[in-house]
Parts: sequence; C-alpha cells; structure tokens
Amino acid sequence: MKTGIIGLPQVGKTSLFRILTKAHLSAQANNPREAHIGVAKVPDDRLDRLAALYNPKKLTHTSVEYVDVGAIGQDALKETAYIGHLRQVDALAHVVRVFEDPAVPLVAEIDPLRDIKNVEFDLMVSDLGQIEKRLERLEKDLKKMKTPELEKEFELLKRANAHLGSEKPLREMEMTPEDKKRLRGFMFLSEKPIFYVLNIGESTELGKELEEAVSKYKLTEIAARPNAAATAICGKVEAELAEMSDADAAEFLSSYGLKESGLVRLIRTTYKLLGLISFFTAGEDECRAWQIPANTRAQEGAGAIHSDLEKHFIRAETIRWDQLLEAGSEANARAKGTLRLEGKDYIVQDGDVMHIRHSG
Ligand SMILES: Nc1nc2c(ncn2[C@@H]2O[C@H](COP(=O)(O)OP(=O)(O)O)[C@@H](O)[C@H]2O)c(=O)[nH]1
Ligand SMILES: [Mg+2]
Repeated sequence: MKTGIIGLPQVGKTSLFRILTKAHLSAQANNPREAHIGVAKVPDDRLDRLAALYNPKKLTHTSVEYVDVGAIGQDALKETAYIGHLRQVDALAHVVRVFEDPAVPLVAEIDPLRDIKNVEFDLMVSDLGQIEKRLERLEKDLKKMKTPELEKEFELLKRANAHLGSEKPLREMEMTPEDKKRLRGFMFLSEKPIFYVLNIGESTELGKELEEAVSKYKLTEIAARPNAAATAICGKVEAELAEMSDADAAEFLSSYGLKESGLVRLIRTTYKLLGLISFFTAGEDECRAWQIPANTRAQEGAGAIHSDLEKHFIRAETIRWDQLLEAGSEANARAKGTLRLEGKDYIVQDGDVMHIRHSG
C-alpha cells in the first residue's frame, strides 16, 4: 500500500520522506518531477514484546510505502507523469507548513486551513475534469445503445459531479461497495483518504505544542470528516532523532516532554487510514507481523502468509497478543483456555497471534 506525500512547495515533504523511509536521496532528487518511492517499517510495540518472550532468530515488521511526488498545483496536476504517480497511491499525506525559518522563505503567511482548502480544490478540479470527459463520452454511447451497466455508471458520475460541484471531495460522498468498485478505475484524487500533517516549528514545549496544534490551527472539524485525519510533527526534531541511537533518542524525547517520536504516530495513522491491521505469528524462529485489510476472514488472512495455507486451511489457533504475554507460553494459554480454535470465517482482529493448521 502506498501513501503519496503531497503539499505546496517548501513545506518539508522531501525532508519528511527521507526520515520516514531512511532514504538517502542522491542524483534523482535533482529532478523535481521524479517521484521518490521508499519503504517505512511499521513500528509495533506489541510485536517487540512478543519477540522479548520468544527471543526469535528473526523479527519482521510490516511496512508501508511512501511516495514523494513533488509539489502540488494546477500546473503539476496537468502533467501526465505527476498525476500518474498521484493516482497510483492509496492515501494522501498532505504536509502543511507551520514552521517559520528565515532560511526558508515563506511563499505566503502561515495559514494551514487556507493551504488545505487550496490543495483540496486542486484535487477536486482534476477529478471534475475527468468526470466531465467521461460523461460526454457516456452520453454519446447511451444514445447509440442503452445498457444497464452504462446507465448505472452515468447516474453515479452525475452524482459525483454534483457532489464535487458543491465543493465536497469524493471521499465524503456516500457510496455502496458497488459504487466504489465502479469508480475504482478512475483513481480519483479527492476520493483517497487524506492525512493532514502539520509541520510545526521547534519550541521548548514541543510536547504540548504538538498535542495542541490540530485544534490551534483549526483542523479539528476537517480531521473529523470521513476518511480524514490530522496530526502534527516537528520535521526538524525528527531529523535530529533519526540520527541518534535508541537510548539517546529516548532521552532527547523526554527532554521535550514527548513519549514517542512523531514518525511512529505518523506511520501508525497512515496504516489505519489505509484500512490495514496486523496479526502476528510467533515462534523461536521468527516473530512476524502480517498486514491485512480490516475485516479479513481467517482463511484469507492465512493467504497473507502463504497461498498454500489459504488453500489447505483447517483452523487457526488464535489468541490476543496480550493474553499470550500474560499466559507466558502457548501451553499455558491452552491450559487457561485463552487459546481458541477459530474456523475459516472468523474475522481476524488487530493484534491476534495465529497459528494456522493446514492439510497441505
Ligand atoms: N526549520 C525547519 N526547516 C525545515 C523543516 N522541514 C524542512 N525544512 C527546510 O525547508 C526546506 C524545504 O524542505 P523540503 O523538505 O525540501 O520541502 P519540499 O519542497 O516540501 O519537499 C529545506 O531547506 C529544509 O531543510 C522543519 O521542520 N523546520
Ligand atoms: Mg521536495
């Protein structure tokens, strides 16, 4: 799953991308129209604690991809390469500048809500253009021959058109799963879940500032809308943290009154916005997190590990991660009755530890 990092110029997109993916960008960074793609490990304290119990040879986290697509704007959105990259992503992280720095001149006065509205507008205009073109085509085709399929698409696009016309992004439009499927091929930009990331300046009371930023910059309402979220980070501090050892980083964080790095929060929120959850497999060889969409059945979930496990699935020995830790071992958990046997239609829960029994 990919998240596109978008935003106006000079807001800290590339800096954030670098820290998220620990990428060392070289020559390719010179071309502003070239998207950078990188992988970020998804931090998971639950998995780390399971690993402390099993002491495995290997510890494997899940990961998500980030794409630094470059600055957004009406012009960029007319470029085939730019829009191509943007359409491919599953969610958007919109970096909004709040930090002030004389070394990085401001294009306009700091106003997150204005920036958010401007970028949203650009996304919606791009979608409208696509819809209008398709509607024209459909009108012609429907005159030649009416099919229920074409008529349904026409009605849905008309509704999407009106929705955008009322200045609302498609991610806020009510849609049945069938509607969603019908629109999938268009890869509409304003339909993607969005995550507003306020990049705030350094301060001695950073912990408090980070906590209050979303309400201070009046994003509470916008972040509560469907398929949206907001958080604040301090890019500069994150960049310093990225260079430190774990012990130094922990001390540095507490000196700012922080419990965890902003990156951890950011990656976690991205994961949620993408509709993903993790289940675990745990043993002496490997402790591992597996990424699946929320509401996945156990049999399909087994397929995330290996297609053979899905094909030959019998049952899944299942226990919640914290119940396993509490029991101290699978044998104890079985004795206590907290280890359950689940069938193929069981809906896997975030944090389940599973052992798939199979006949393959
Ligand atoms: N003071 C400060 N400067 C930053 C921060 N994030 C990025 N910058 C600087 O702002 C400039 C633009 O950053 P960059 O990540 O390239 O922005 P982009 O155009 O959005 O990709 C660079 O000189 C960065 O060093 C931040 O959090 N605080
Ligand atoms: Mg950049």
